[in-house]
Amino acid sequence: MAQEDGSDAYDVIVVGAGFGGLYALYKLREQGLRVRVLEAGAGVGGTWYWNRYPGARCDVPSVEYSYSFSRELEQEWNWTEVMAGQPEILSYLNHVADRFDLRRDIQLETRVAQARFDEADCCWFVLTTSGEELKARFCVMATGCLSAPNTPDIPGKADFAGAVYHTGAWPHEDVDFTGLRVGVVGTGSSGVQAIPVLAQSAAQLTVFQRTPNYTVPAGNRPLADADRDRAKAAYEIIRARERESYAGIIFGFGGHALVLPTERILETSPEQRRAALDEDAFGALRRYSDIQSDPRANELACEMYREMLRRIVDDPDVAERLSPRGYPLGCKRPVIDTDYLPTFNRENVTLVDLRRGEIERITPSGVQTAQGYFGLDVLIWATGFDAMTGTLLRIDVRGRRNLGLDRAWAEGPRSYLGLQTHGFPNFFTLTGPMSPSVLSNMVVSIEQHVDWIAGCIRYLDEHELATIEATAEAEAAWIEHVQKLAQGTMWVSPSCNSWYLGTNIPGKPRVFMPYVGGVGTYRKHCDRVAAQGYEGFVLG
Ligand code: NA7
Repeated sequence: MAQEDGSDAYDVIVVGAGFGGLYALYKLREQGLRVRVLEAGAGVGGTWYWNRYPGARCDVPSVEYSYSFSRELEQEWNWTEVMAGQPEILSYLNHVADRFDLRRDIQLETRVAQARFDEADCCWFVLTTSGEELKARFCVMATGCLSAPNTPDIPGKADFAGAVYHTGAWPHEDVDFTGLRVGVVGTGSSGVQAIPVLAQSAAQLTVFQRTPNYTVPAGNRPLADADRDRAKAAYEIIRARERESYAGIIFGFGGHALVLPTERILETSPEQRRAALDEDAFGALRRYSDIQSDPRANELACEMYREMLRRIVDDPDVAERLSPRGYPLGCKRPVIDTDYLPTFNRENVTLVDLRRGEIERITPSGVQTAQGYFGLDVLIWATGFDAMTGTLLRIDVRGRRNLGLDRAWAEGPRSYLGLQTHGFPNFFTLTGPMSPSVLSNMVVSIEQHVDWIAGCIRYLDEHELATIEATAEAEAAWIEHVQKLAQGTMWVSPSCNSWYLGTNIPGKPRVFMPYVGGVGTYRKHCDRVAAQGYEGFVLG
C-alpha cells in the first residue's frame, strides 16, 4: 500500500492488537511514525479476545491492570470489580481502540506467516497468510505470551464426536451446557476458573486432573465507589510505585495492599501454623518469607495448604486427589480462584486424578482412562499454551543470512533484555523471554517495553541510523544473568514442571524464560543501556 509520501514502506509493523499492540500503535504514531498493526483475530483485545471461556478473569486488581499512558482514560473508565472479568477487560480495550482512534491503522483477520529481514534494504518484509506483503523498517512483535493454544497429542483426540472447545480459543457465541455431560482436561488457571462456572449448568462435569494446583481464593468483589475514587485520586502514586516494585503490582489478591512477609515458617510450631490457618485460611501462607527459597520451609507451607484443603473438601479421598504433592508451592504460576475447591463437594462433579492412571485414548463418545471410561457430550481442553515462544515460532521469522528464529532458539530462547535477539536487527519482542513479562503485571511491562522501543527508534532517527542489533556477547551475558538470578528458587527446582520452563510442551527445551529480578530493577537495566547509547547493541 502506498504511503502519503509515495513510499510503500511503513516505519513499524506491529503484530498483535492486544494490550501491547494497541499501546505500541498509540505511542509510535504519536511520535510521527507510520505504523500498521496486523491482528489475526476479528477484533482487538488479544488474550482477552480469545480467552472468553466461562469464568475467565484477570488475577491482577483492575485498577492496576490498566494503561497509565493517559490521565483522561484513567479518570473516565470505571472498573466495576476488584478483579475484572474478561468481558469488562475486552470492553475496556475496545474503548481504548475507539477513544484514541486506533482502528484506522489496524488490519484485522490478518495472520502473519513470515517476517524476513532484507539486508540490502535494511528492512523487514512481512508476509500474511493471505499472500499480502508489507514492508517496514522495524517489527514489533506484540504477539502475547500465552497465545499459542496447546492441545496435547492424546490418541484418538480427533475421533470425539461431540463438541470440542479449547479455553484459549473459545467461541464467540454463548455455549449452553445445560443438561450435558461435560469433560474438562486441565486444572491450570483456565480450568480452575472455568470449572466452578461449568458445574452450575452442566448435568455432569468430569474433571481430568494431571497435576493438582495450589490454588487460593481470589477474594474478588464489586469495586466500591469509594475505593475506585481513592484509586483514581492516587493514580500518579500507584503507577510510580508499580514501576519501581517487584511485580508491577502494589495491591494483592482482593485488592488489599501487599504486605511483605516477615515471619519464617521454619521458626513456627505446628500449633502456631494451625492457629494461623484458623485466623486467615489460605491467607496465612502469605506470612512467611522463607517459602520461596528453602525447600524445608516450602514443604511445611505445602502441608498447611493441604490441611486447609481438607477442611473445605468433604470427601477425604477427593481431598487427597486434589492435594498437590511432589512439587513445591511457587513453582508454577500462582492460581487464584472463585469457589474452586467447594465445587468438588457438588453431586454433579467428578474428579479423575490422572496420577492414579492416565488418559489412554479419546473415543467418539468419551475418555478412556486407566481408571475407567467416562462418557461425555462435550470435551474442553484447558491444557494451556506453548508459552512465551510458541506464537513467535509459529511465524517463519528470518533474520540476517536467512537465519531462522527457530534455529536461533533451538536450545531455548535467546534474547538481550528480552527485547531483541542477535541476528534479528530492528526486530523487537514485547514482554519477550528473558524480561519480567509473565512474572509481572503485563500492562506495566508492556508500557515499559513500548516506551523503551519508541525511545530507541527516536534515537536512531535523530542520529540517522538505520539499524539496531543486539550483540552476541551482550545477549549471552544477559542470558547468564537471567539464569543465575533464578538459580535456587522454587521456579527451577528439579521437581518443578511449568510453562515458565517450557516443560508442558513435549520436546521444548527446559529453560526458565522470565527474568526474576523484578520490574523495578529490570527497568533500571534497560534505562542504563539506553542512556549509554544502547550499550550491548550495534547501531548501523
Ligand atoms: P496451564 O497453566 O498450562 O494449565 C494447563 C493444564 O492442562 C495443567 O493442569 C496441565 O497439567 C494440563 N495438561 C496439559 N497437558 C495435559 C495432558 N496431556 N493430559 C492431562 N492434562 C494435561 O494453562 P492455563 O490455560 O490454565 O493457564 C495459563 C496461564 O494463563 C495462567 O498461568 C495464567 O497466567 C493465565 P500439568 O500441570 O502440565 O501436569
